[in-house]
Amino acid sequence: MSISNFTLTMIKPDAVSKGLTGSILKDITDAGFSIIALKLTSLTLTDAQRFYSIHQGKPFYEDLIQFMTSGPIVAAVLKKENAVESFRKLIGSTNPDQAEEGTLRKKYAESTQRNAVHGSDSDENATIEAHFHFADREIFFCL
Ligand code: DGI
Repeated sequence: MSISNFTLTMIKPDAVSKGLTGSILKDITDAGFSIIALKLTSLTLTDAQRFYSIHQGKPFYEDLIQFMTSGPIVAAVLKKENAVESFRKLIGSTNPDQAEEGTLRKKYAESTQRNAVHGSDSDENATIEAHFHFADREIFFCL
């Protein structure tokens, strides 16, 4: 099975509203990722329900949807060898209290819900999520 060389990230409303976008993007590029698509955007209720449909019915689902639609986000496609696994390592555990020192969530997250950064969890989802946010003409694999 081939491993994709890209992943999808969102800088979540907590981090964008605190002005952390620049610092987080710098940490991402310092870690060797190339930004091959980028936008400041937001999720409608329908968008968020679709993006997080796998979590429907879980106790945190409604709060997650409310939070993810509460303000602007930054969406980006990131390129690096073994991008999905490498980026999951960079962002750290879902719960920032359990995240390793130096990870993005350790540095920037407030809580399990307000955890600053999203990263795709599989190559299949990276493809789905990249096309959720970007048209083909907005993703520059040549970079
Ligand atoms: O891939 P992750 O973002 O690390 O985690 P996930 O795909 O399991 O869950 C998606 C998001 O849902 C996560 O970033 C924050 C939220 N979430 C997951 N588990 C919990 C949660 N929120 C709360 N409040 N409590 C949870 O147990």
